[in-house]
Amino acid sequence: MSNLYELFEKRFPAELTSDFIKTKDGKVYSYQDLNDRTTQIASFLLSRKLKKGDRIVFQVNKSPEALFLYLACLKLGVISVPLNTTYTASELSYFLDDIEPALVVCDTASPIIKENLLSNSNNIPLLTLDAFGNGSLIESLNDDEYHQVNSNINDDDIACILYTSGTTGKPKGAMITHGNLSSNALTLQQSWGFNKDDILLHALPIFHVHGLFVALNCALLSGAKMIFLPEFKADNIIKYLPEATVLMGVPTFYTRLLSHPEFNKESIKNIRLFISGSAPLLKEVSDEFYTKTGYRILERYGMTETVMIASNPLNEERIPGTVGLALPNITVRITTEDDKTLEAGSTGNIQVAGPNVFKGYWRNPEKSQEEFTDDGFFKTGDVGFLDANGYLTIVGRSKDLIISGGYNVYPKEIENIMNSLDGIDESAVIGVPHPDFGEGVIAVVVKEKEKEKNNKIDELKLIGLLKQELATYKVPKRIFAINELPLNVMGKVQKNTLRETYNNLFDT
Ligand code: MCA
Ligand code: AMP
Repeated sequence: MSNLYELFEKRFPAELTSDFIKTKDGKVYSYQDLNDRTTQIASFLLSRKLKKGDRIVFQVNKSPEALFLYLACLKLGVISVPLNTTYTASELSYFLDDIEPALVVCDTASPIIKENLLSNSNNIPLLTLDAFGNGSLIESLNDDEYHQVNSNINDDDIACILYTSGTTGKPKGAMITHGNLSSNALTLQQSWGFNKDDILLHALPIFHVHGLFVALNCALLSGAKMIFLPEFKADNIIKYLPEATVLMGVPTFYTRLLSHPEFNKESIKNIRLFISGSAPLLKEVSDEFYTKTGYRILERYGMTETVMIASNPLNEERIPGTVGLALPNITVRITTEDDKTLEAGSTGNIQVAGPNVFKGYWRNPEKSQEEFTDDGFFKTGDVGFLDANGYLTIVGRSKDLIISGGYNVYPKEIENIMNSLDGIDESAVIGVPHPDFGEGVIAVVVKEKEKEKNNKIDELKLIGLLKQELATYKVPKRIFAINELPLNVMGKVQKNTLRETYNNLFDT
């Protein structure tokens, strides 16, 4: 199978009038609507001369129409580049320069419009799409325009480019192919038993792997229905949960549900499966959820570059604290620093190979090569061990990364900005335990030239300045000034020491 959209199409329910999406406002879209709208958008894009390999950037709020735009791109072989809706102008400028889009679609409130980010570009066309599915993209569609779309797509063709940051703080575009997505979608649908009677409660953003691929692909491959909520708000989840058979989310979803007074057995009367991923699900949370509901949350593990790698089983034992077994056709191994495979029980670097592993980073062959071993395994940057039965436990990360509420925050990106601010000499950004987000981002700074005078800072002002540059989820929740950063003999900041100092900061 090559074109992912064709794979979906083959699996659409026999009755195209079956429901595909129900929104929070009660609007219902059938599979027929999906098919019509997607074909119409694909026809429009064709008429605008978009072709296989061109990139469309979209920074839009979650709506069924945004999904149809993405599906139209798949159909044509046009590469989707979805961007987080909270990115600021400086973050967006980098992506726009790097990706050279043939078209940009964004909300009218986006900095792309407000700060005129396309003014210096070579006349890149811009269309709008808002949270209600309205905008110039939709107004441009012609009701009679249904071109025959003949896309000639191979497994190796890029379907999507998703940006992930890195240790240098400079984001890299991960090129994810039709083959990566098709193989992973088929595996997940089967492994998790998705079927046409499922109703998936979808409250994740659609600019990341979790909401856009994992959740959507399972629904589309099984002809299932989705309750499509714009975001996770616990009250809304409680309202719609009784209709749902599956909930998929990051650990914060589950901790928030556990503390909701109306979350009880009645709320989950139709559920068959709770799935968690994107960040570690604490064993205590898993156990508390089990005690309260009788359901063991199924934890799985993935990455932008690899889509899903491992999962606890649907029917066999789910072991809390582990991310389960490597998915079919995917090899997970644990290695030493020089890529020698370790035996079960030994902790080391997690490496992965299989049809799920991405093609490389956009226009960055050196970085792509660095992240692969000589024998073709991808280095995840996660550290863990396999037990004798093949269950994988993640114990840490060799990469300097914080995961807050399921979003990745790369300290280097924030430190670079903080160090450039007036009055700041140096900074260290760390993650410490946070009851809601799992890890909370905080920063420790040393003031310029005033080290011996005092170490007071205007914390709120600094946070305000950072919010102008960075999406809010990356902005430190607290900033502390100290006289000097703890360094090791190599002159490297000892982040472990800082983490110990602030470990209980967010204790409730
Ligand atoms: C919002 N804020 C956050 C986060 N989200 N701060 C830190 N971490 C976050 N994740 C900020 C808001 O901007 C606001 O800032 C303040 O925190 C409070 O917001 P709140 O209303 O509580 O947040 P929310 O809107 O309820 O969002 C929390 C959330 C959301 C529901 C957990 O972050 C979310 O949907 N996360 C899912 C992310 C996801 O899909 N990850 C998958 C990546 P202020 O008050 O200053 O304005 S894909 C992936 O990782 C791999 C491949 C995988 O395995 O899946
Ligand atoms: P991203 O770069 O956004 O794709 O995030 C991928 C990273 O999320 C992985 O490398 C892991 O560090 C982390 N991750 C994803 N799922 C889990 C999980 N179930 N448990 C622990 N970490 C996870």
